[in-house]
Formats: sequence, structure tokens, C-alpha cells
Amino acid sequence: MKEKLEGLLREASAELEKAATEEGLQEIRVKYLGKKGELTSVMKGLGSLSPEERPVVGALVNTVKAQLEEAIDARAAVVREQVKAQRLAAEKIDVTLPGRRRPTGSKHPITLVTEEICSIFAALGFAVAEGPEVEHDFYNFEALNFPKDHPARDMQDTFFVGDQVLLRTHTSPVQIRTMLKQQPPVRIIAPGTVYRCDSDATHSPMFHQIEGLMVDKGITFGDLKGILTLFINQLFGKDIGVRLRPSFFPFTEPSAEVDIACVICRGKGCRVCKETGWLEILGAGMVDPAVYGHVGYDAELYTGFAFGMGIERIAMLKYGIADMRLLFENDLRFLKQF
Ligand code: 2U9
Repeated sequence: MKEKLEGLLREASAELEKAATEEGLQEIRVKYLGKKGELTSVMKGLGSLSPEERPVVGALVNTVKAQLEEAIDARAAVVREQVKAQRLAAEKIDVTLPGRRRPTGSKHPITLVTEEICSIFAALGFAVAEGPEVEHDFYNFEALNFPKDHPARDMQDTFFVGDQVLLRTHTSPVQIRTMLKQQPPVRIIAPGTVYRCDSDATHSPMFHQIEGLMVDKGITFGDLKGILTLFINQLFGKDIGVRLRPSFFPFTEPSAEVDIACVICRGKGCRVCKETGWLEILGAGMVDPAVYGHVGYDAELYTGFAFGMGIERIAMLKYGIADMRLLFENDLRFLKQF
């Protein structure tokens, strides 16, 4: 019996040596110590021994059982450590590897120009004002002194949403809304998207504008010229030539168009400036007293100037973009350059 038990212990020890997984160890535990296990069947056979043999063999079985349990537990600890080491090796991360680069976008040239223009005027004390793109006829035309039969009010030029409701054709309604809310002094710029029923190689039905308005006591045409010249010199350089030509708008009187010396030929004459040497970039004028009447300002007390410019045109001149459609196609090969 003693040899049999020692044989079992040797056999189990040899199997334990080879066991490399927790499952393998469990099988060995069942094989020797389980209900139908080898050691258990020896214990069951104790009853057939003589009363003298029984305590001796019983003590031996208990010793072997304890040794076996100890050996299994010891091997289990080793296997657990091995499994852990394997998992750690498999999950190892090299934290020194460079990260995966995500492509970063860049700002659209229209956004860049808008931000640059806004920051120039912000430095001059102008606040940025915004308003709705779907407007009422009153804010878009009526309060701006457009006659009832003005061609801009025509269905051919304006997108109408309803009888009196339309897509704003300029950002001027933002200034009207501001004036209705506050008394002078007013110093604002209004950047935004505008819409006109117009689409060809040089016109898009949706484009962007920045308009400005300054109203206070004693504002003169000299202030208009001074502020706009300062603005142009910051945007296009301090040596650029500037000239004002008389013009007409329903909402300003007197009105002017502002030209800069051609940024391509510096005034010599080229295809871009149609051989004139000049490029029109702004419209401007002293706010017509009729506009003050619509917003409740005292036209005897206050004067002011307003101006407007198309951002696409400025962006094309500033960055040398030949075709306006590039600004709306969202081709990454184009946009990545900014
Ligand atoms: C109020 C009073 C007056 C805004 C002005 C212009 C002249 C102008 C055009 C430039 C190119 C529009 O994008 S464009 O087609 N704008 O020439 N805009 S004065 O005058 C105002 C605005 C609001 C209350």
C-alpha cells in the first residue's frame, strides 16, 4: 500500500511538472483528489484493512493527500505567474512610439479674410453685430430708403420666401436692427452671408459681405475717408494707392466707391484691373437722413457713415485667386493652401 501511495505521488508530481495551464492543473486535482480520484479510492479501501493496518495506512494516505495538495497549490502559483507574464508580454505597449497623426483642417479663405477685417475694425473700436439671414422687407429694403419700384426689390434679383419675407440681399438689415435697439454712438461691423438671384462666372447666388456703420454727433466724410484709408492700408499695405469716386446708393448721400491701386500691376494696367490700374473694393457714404427717420434717430443731431464690401472679391485679390468658384467647391487641394 505504501509503495502504491508513493507511486501515486511520483506519478502526480511528474504530471504537475508538465502542467502549464490552470485547466491542466484542475484535471490533475480531479484525477487524484476528486470524488472518483485515485487517492479517494485508496481511502475508500481502508475499510477492508485489518484494525492494526488501518490507522497506519490512514495516516499515510493523509500525509500523501496533504503533500499532493501542497504540490498542486505550489504549481498553481507558478502557472498563474507564467500566465500573467505571457499576458503582459502580449499586451506590451511601446509608449515611445510616435502617435498616429490625424489630418488637421485649416480655415477657409473667406473665414480668414472675415477674421482679419473684423480684427482691424475691432482695434478701431467697432463691435461685431449679427442678424438673421431670412429677413423682412422692412429691414432689408424699406428702412434703407429703397424706393418701392427699385430693381433690387424685383423677384429677378431677390430670393423671396414669402410676400414680405426674403433672404437678405446685404447685411445692412443688421445695422437697421442695431439702430432700432440703441441710440448713438454706434460703431459696428456686420459680417455675414447674403443672397442674390444672380449666378454666372463672376456672381454666386450666395456670397459674403462685411458692412460697417458709425453714427455719432459730428461724424464727417473726412472720418469716412480716414477710417477706410487706415483699414485699406492695414489689409493691403501702407503704400497702396487709394481713391474715392462719386457713386449712388439709396441708403447713403453722398456716396462713393473706393478703389485701390491694382494689386497685380501696381497701377500700370493689366487684365485684372481691365487696364485701368484700379480695383474697386468698397462702397461707402454718409447715411441718408431718410434712414434715420425709419429708426427713430434725430437726423438734425447725428451724422454717420456706412460702407460695404464683398468678402469673396477681397479674398481673391489678397490671395491671387483667379476663379471665384474655387471658393465654393470645397476642393481640399485648394483649401489646404491656406
Ligand atoms: C445702413 C446704412 C447704410 C452700407 C453700404 C455699400 C455702400 C456698398 C456693396 C459693396 C459690394 C455691396 O457686396 S457688395 O455688392 N456695398 O457699396 N454698402 S454703403 O450702407 C449702409 C448700411 C446700413 C443702416
